[in-house]
Amino acid sequence: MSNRETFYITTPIYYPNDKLHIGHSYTTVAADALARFNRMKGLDVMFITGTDEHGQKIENTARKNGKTPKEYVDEIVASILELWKLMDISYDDFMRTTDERHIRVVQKIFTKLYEKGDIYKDKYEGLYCTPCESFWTEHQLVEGKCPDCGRDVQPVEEEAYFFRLSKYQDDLLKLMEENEEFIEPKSRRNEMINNFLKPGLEDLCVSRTSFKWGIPVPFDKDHVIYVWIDALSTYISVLGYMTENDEKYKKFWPADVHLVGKEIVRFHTIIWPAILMALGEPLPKKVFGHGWLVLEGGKMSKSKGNVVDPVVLIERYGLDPIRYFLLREVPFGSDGVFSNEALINRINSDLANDLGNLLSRTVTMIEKYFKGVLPSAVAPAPIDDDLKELAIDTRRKVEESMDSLEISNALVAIWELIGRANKYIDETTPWILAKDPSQQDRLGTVLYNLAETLRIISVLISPFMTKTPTKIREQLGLAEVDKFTSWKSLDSFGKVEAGTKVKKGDIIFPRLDVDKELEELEALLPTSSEEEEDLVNVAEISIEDFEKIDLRVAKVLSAEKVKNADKLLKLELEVGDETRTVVSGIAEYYKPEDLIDKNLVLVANLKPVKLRGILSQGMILAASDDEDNLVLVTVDDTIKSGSQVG
Ligand code: ME8
Repeated sequence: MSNRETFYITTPIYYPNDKLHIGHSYTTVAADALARFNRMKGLDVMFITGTDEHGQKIENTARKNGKTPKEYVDEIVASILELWKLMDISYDDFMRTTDERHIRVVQKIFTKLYEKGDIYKDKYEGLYCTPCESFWTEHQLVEGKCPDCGRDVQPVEEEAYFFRLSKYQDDLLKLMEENEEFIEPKSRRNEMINNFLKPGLEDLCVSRTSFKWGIPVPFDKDHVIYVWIDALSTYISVLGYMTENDEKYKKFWPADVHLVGKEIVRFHTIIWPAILMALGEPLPKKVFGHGWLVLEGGKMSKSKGNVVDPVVLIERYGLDPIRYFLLREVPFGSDGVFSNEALINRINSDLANDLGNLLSRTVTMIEKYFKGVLPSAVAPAPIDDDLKELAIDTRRKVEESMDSLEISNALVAIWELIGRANKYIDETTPWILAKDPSQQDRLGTVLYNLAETLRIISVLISPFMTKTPTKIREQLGLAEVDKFTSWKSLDSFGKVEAGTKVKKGDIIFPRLDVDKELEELEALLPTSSEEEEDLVNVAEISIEDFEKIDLRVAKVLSAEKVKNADKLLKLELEVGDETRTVVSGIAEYYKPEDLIDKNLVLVANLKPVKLRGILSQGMILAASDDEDNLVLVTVDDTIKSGSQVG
């Protein structure tokens, strides 16, 4: 990506049917980090986001809330704008699909495709999933349900306009097969080719008459335009496509990357390129389908009542720890798990211990040994080279990771440098040098190197964290000027100036008391998606799904309380020839000694998770009621451990 002058990045535009949760913030913070990084590298960046305000779902939600759709979305959009402000999202433009400037362009696009013959009128008979706003044919359903969300679909029959998606099937296949970079990560590309393109594309129904809350088809006012055509067009309407004012379109299109969640890759890599092909416009260079931030029991969703509110977290911990956590915890393309424990651990280990300590140790020593004035580096030693080289080389690693959208790896590289600098303190032992008058120059050099490394770190973290870089430089006594803050300033080691007066300030990341935080957070936020699920919302599963669950009889060999966790017991279980460790939240109901030799039922193939540092390999079954009773499911001891249940 190094030879370009512009960088155009988009997030999806969000449905304003409810307040956004931490999962939505992930997409936007990730795009923001990429936008900031590319700006720092000197590219002319266009970063857009917005809201996807039309469609039946919004119309229904508004009605339920006793509002008109516009009144309803206006309120939610205001909360979204506030959230992005709180999260320091540096978007260059924000497009609402209800904006006049967008509506006009969508109508022009629709008309152009109609005039070209790529949109035609016909009768629609099929199945519709209201929550996904998607039409399906019988053979696309999975066990009779929507293949995207698994919910019921309704039969519909009406006159509608269709987009000739099938016409672009071969071109789309060619695009995906020849251009390996078009969809990333690669696994998503294979999914698109094998699950959608190879079985064959059908023409897409692109208008509705059964509801009104949408952009009218300009030449047939009974119809509104299908919400995905409306939504996807944002990426070009925001640049002034098909208007007199289309300089931005000429400058920034095609997009360098559409950053989208994995469930909407299909819309972005099949429907969107086909529309662009039909319009005769260039295709985006890349669609990146990132993973989700999930709770330990599954995806966050409002209907399960288990969404994590980013505002609560930011008010409690500040913005940067939350931005850092989101970007660090979701690895390249895969899902990341949100848990209160994971968040607190990241804050304590990576931020308080590693980065916070490095700064406070360095500034404290400069104050203590040099009256707060940064000494010069007049006595280098070979041991310094490793740190200096890494400080310079980390920029390259960050650039490589960011250019390939491996955001969490970029942070891993920066934290390697932070770790190296902390190790350098232990290796050079400044407190011993301080006792020896002949070592004053050497001591000064060590502290100079640490201060400069911290300056470099402050620049390297700037795309990811928006408040901490300045806080670090304030303590180092550095002004906010290019020679200290720019990406270019990473080109050599030694930019901080001897004689600068450092200023020890507040601890930048105070250490958290894990137990206290966990207790308080548990009251504020859900920690698992299982908690609030009620029976009515539990989806039916097939026998094949059930057979995937490996239930086994497990005999308790030993049980003990988990230190500092009132609710947890650690169990050692005999499962046939195997011994398993399982951490279970049953301490309030069972004494450890009463469990010995009980035959329990274990979900043996549950993905292991770490709970309070202990790897829990499965889950034991228990029944509970809403009067707070809990009883473990047990099996007669005539059945051997390891036997299958089911
Ligand atoms: O899909 N973790 O809007 P949306 C990570 N309007 N990402 C998540 C997430 C989670 N737990 N939950 C949601 C739409 N997202 C359409 C887009 S674009 C032309 C139209 C991500 O509000 C999700 O994957 O349902 C998607 O990328 C984005 O939030 C918007 O979701």
